[in-house]
Amino acid sequence: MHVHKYEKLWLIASLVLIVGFISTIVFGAVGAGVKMVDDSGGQVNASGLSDHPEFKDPGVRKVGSNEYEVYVVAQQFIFNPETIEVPANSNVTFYVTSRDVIHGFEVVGTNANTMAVPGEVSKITVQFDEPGEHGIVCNEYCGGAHHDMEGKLIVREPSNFTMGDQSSAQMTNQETNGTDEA
Ligand SMILES: [Cu+2]
Repeated sequence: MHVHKYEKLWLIASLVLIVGFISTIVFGAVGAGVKMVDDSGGQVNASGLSDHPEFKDPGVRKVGSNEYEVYVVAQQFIFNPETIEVPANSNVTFYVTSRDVIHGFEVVGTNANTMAVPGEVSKITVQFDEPGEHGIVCNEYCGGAHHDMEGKLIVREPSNFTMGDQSSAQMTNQETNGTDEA
């Protein structure tokens, strides 16, 4: 069978397009690091957060020389803590849950963007290389003042960073137990 030269070209072009479209979908699903909220962070009793060892006092914990954990409770219409400070060149794992309804937790300009679901703990790790400020927004409609629900994440120069009053009693214990200073 004879296939005309132009017909062949168009066949090839349409195949290339199809492969191209499929690759963008595969990249979006796998390559971009997008993950669904799952129960990898564990579960909690949403109405018993004040008895939870970590969520009763949300905030930043130092767990290694450049490793931090941040416990965040979302509730109508604030994030607790509202301002989070971490040093640059650190790996920060966020544990986010909600006290009441479904909220969102997005650290603008990073790949941290998750739902905060009552009873579930969303766990995301972000590497912060550069000092700077990121807004934190709730992007799940959660009620009348949803548009006011915001927080802030400040990434400080390591030399300017102190745990300050973000530290809980527990954190202080961990530090005196000999994790190295950043
Ligand atoms: Cu909201």
